[in-house]
Amino acid sequence: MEINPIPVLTIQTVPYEDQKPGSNGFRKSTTMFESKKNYLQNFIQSVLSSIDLRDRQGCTMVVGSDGRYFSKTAIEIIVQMAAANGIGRLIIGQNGLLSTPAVSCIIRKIKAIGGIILTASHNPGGPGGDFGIKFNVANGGPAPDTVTDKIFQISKTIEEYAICPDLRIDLSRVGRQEFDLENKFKPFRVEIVDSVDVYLNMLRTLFDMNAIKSLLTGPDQLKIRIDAMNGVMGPYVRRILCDELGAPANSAMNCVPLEDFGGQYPDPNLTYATGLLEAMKGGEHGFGAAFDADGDRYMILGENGFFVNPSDSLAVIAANLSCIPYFRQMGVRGFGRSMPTSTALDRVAKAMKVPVYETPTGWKYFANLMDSGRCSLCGEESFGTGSDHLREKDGLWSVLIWLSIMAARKQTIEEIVQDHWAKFGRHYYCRFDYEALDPRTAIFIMKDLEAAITEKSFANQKFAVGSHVFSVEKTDSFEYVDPVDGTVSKKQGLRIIFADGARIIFRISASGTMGTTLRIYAESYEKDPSNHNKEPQTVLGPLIAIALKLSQIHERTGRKGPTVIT
Ligand code: VG1
Ligand code: CO
Repeated sequence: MEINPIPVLTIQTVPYEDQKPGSNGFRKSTTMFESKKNYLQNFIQSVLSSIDLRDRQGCTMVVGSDGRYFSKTAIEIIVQMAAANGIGRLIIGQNGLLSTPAVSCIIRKIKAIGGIILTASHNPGGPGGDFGIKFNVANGGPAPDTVTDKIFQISKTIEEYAICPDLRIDLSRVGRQEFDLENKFKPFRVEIVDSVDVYLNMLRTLFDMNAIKSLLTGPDQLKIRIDAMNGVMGPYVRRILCDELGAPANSAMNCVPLEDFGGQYPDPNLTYATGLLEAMKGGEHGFGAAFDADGDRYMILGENGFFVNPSDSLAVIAANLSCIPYFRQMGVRGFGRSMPTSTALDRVAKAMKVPVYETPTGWKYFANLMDSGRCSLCGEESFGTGSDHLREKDGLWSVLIWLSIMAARKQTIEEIVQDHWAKFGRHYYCRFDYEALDPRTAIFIMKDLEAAITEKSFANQKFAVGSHVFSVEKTDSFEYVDPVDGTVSKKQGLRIIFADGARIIFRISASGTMGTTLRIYAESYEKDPSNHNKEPQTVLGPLIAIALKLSQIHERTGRKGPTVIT
């Protein structure tokens, strides 16, 4: 206990116009946070002010980070501001580390009012990289649009913030630290907790951990390779997969969280998780996985680097939920997928006779569906899957799901996926990202496209590419009405759906920090198993040609191709 009460100060500040949260959280280059006066303070005050004063007084919040550069500085400021704004208690991960799913889990477990996660997710970190702030609400999920809109509004008119600049905490020491503040009756309390404990305890209740352990340690031991990409997942991989589930220590790679992620993109896909891909190609390992910096995304690879497309991963998980004790107990109520995610999930849902909810991109749209008991499993094409065990996508949970399926079915990753395709047909899928475009050019491409595809005559268009003819069945600018609270989200991407179920989607990303990123998603369906082992980009070539022709994206941007293909 401090002897002298700590002063609470009110500091004048000037608002910024650009503090608008995106698909999940608020992201900018680290330089902006470091060089623009009160840039972090303004945003944090806007988050805290968005919580009704009565709810805020004495409440508990959770704070964590993916360990990227500037996180520790930011945590210190957040602690000082939380205290000055009447928050009663903060739960913080040791050394500031908590994965996004772990924060969601702790918020729910201790009934906190919400949480702050310092991460720009899969965006690179370090002084030249990005920094970001996710804000989650009491159900453990990302703040919905109503809340992020409010935060943005406050940030545009903010005049002052409250802070206790003399308050110092020790992030490395697990335990309770208490502080007496000036003008406050109750002491302000900070609890530093182990980053993994609460999350691991939750996993133990969802899975048959012994079955996974036997798979990883039994006589026919499955050799796995797990890449934490130098992000927050290192401690989770070591504790959960190695210590708890028995995988040998050399199964885990890049498990020390680094402030700049070792200079790599902490993005689990075939472009950036090349270390894992190379290791898997060696043929020694039967299962590989990588995570993004904050641990909500994952990529699964099978023997020899067999790639599991994230939309397929979601569909395969959906079809095999009965392998998991949690779903055997809870039953399966419905599925959710973001609009661009392939419709492979829909075929499984049809067979299981459960509804599918098609939402805009971003996990926040799933929370209402889960809270109201409509939805058990959700996923996105961007390497994210999760269930109603919490309110975030959950990378390590997805890995344990896959290991459970392997244990139950006694098959390899490739066999599981091939069997799935044989039963349901294969949805070929790929995404083209055109990053850092001039924002005006990108907006005009989308405007012109929208005008073209929503014109009446477009509805009867046929596109002949080689021997294949694609007939347009439906086009629209995707709009979502939340079935629980009726909130309408407009302009969530342009869709062209063809008569054979193939789709082309155009969408502007809302998670980047440089210029504008335009994404093109292409999907086509193939029922015949003899055609299930082709290169996705070859199969999707005709659809991509149509997308490029319609958008004129290369001509209008001067680009010769996408920045990243997944
Ligand atoms: C991207 C993904 C989206 C995901 C979001 C946040 O958004 O496409 O599916 O929910 O990132 O993921 P956008 O607007 O750039 O397409 V994370 O792991 O960064 O929280
Ligand atoms: Co992430």
